[in-house]
Amino acid sequence: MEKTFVMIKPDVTLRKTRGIIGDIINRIEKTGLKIKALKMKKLTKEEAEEFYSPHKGKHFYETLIEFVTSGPVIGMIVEGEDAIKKIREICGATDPKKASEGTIRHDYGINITCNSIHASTSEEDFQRESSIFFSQDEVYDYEYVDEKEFEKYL
Ligand code: 3AN
Repeated sequence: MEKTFVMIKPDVTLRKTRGIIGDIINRIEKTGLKIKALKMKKLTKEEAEEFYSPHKGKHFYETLIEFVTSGPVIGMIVEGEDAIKKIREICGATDPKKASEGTIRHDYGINITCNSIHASTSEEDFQRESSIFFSQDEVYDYEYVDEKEFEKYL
């Protein structure tokens, strides 16, 4: 099963408009993929630099680091068939102005920096990004059960 790392960015967590975090998590759940880890965290500058290391030296790099450390973010590990592709599809294009209708970045993104969500582009990205957020014991392996399983907790 493929895993991907998803991060809800500070333009969502710091926004006065409520309900966006929940809607984004809901959209992720609706893909049918399984959330295996989830955490709110404020990245340090060093963590953000490691996270975005492939972009070091690009014209937007310093702005990106400043933005992503400006407030808490929410990291998730999501697993399932074609997880990387499925999540990137619901995110939409990097620039919210170019993102298709109905995608997260189209609906909530403000500009190309403040574009609401990050999702891994590759297995290599996933390894680097998820290791900044989670230790092995924070990633949960669990199976879905039939609803009747809960009747014993009366
Ligand atoms: P994506 O997040 O769609 O995979 P990347 O990996 O090319 O996009 O870029 C990582 C992040 O860097 C983007 N989410 C965006 O916030 C920022 N970024 C990318 N390209 C630009 C740009 N031309 N100007 C400003 N910020 C950018």
